[in-house]
Amino acid sequence: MRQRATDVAKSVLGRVADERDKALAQPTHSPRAAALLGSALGVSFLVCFLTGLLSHLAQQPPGWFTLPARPAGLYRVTQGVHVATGLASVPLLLAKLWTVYPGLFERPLVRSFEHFLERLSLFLLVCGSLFMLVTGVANISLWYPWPFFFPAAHYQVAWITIGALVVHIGAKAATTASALRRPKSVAPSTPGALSRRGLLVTAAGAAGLVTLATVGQTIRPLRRLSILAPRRPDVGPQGVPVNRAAVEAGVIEAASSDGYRLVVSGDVARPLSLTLADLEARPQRQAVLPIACVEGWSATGTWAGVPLRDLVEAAGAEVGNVAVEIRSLERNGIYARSQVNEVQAADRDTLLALRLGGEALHLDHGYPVRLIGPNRPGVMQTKWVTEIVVRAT
Ligand SMILES: Nc1nc2c(c(=O)[nH]1)N[C@H]1C(S)=C(S)[C@@H](COP(=O)(O)O)O[C@H]1N2
Ligand SMILES: [Mo]
Repeated sequence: MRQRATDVAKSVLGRVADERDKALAQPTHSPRAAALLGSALGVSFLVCFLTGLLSHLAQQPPGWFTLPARPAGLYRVTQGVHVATGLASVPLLLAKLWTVYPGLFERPLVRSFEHFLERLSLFLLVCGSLFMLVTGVANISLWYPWPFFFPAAHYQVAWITIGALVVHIGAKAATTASALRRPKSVAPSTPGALSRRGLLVTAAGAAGLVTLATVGQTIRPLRRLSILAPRRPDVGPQGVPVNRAAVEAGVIEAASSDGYRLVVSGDVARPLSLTLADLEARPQRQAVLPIACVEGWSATGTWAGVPLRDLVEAAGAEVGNVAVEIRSLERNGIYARSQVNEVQAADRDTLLALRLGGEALHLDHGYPVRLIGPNRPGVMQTKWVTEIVVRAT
């Protein structure tokens, strides 16, 4: 009985090994296909990582980092590129995994300590990459089927993934270089099977199509092609999309009330408490600025309102030496507050906006007053602002 079981196991393992060897002989599983797809993925992952890092720094700035106010559209570009490279990586990663999967059945599992480290980093790289792409795509679809906080998890796993990628690139540098150098044709593919070129063209084509079908969420002229993007940049009240409507934020009553005040407090000589009419009576400034959501969509608006710096000065604080916390009428949302650093607080275009496109703000865009400033992530463009807390720096 035991003998029979062993025989069966041996024959199954033998069959797996045969299939693996056959698969590895196919050009679609060749080192060259893996090297080409790997190089494309390496570039897209690196760009995605760096732009993601910038987004994290903007939202959770450590002491040494000051988010600049200019160029005003910088975050729109970097975050658009972040989401676009992430999305294009999906078909590339699937193709790459398909190319290398026979190698995952390599035996023995572990040959040496170095080999063990290489396998471990590969395991982390595969799991990390899948985690990053799946959570990223779910996030831009506003779908959170998990118990953890997306930005924190997405950020931490990014470091694990990029660390594993660096180890992987180190381990595969020689193989990749020689695979890229070798004359193009190796074994001919089985008739009827997918050729290497077929595989690469399919992967590149899929990446291109995914990009074309989604970048319209941030590149306006392409908006009609944006059939896979969750947002179009021109659909919403006043021609601008909405993230979190007034109803969801539970602010309708407070925002529409005559009792509304904008308070300027903190390290100031003269705290202010202003009605909407007070704000309307002050000198207004107009600025054309994008809302650039971390989810990758963005839309330009023509905003008008009172520069934040004018209110800081009116309260008797010194612009350039103060940072500011903006507080919303919204009670509990994670974006009910945002920070404005010294540089952004000093910029003339950082506005407490009262108007969008020449009309009073729609309730869903933050009526009566919202913050809008140059080069800020959308999550920091706080709506329904009711308090400005000034802090000397
Ligand atoms: N108070 C408050 N402000 C907020 C948010 C929020 O949830 N609450 N969402 C932010 C996000 S994520 C974005 S992208 C922008 C969107 O602004 P819009 O809805 O006017 O387009 O508002 C920001 N301001
Ligand atoms: Mo956002």
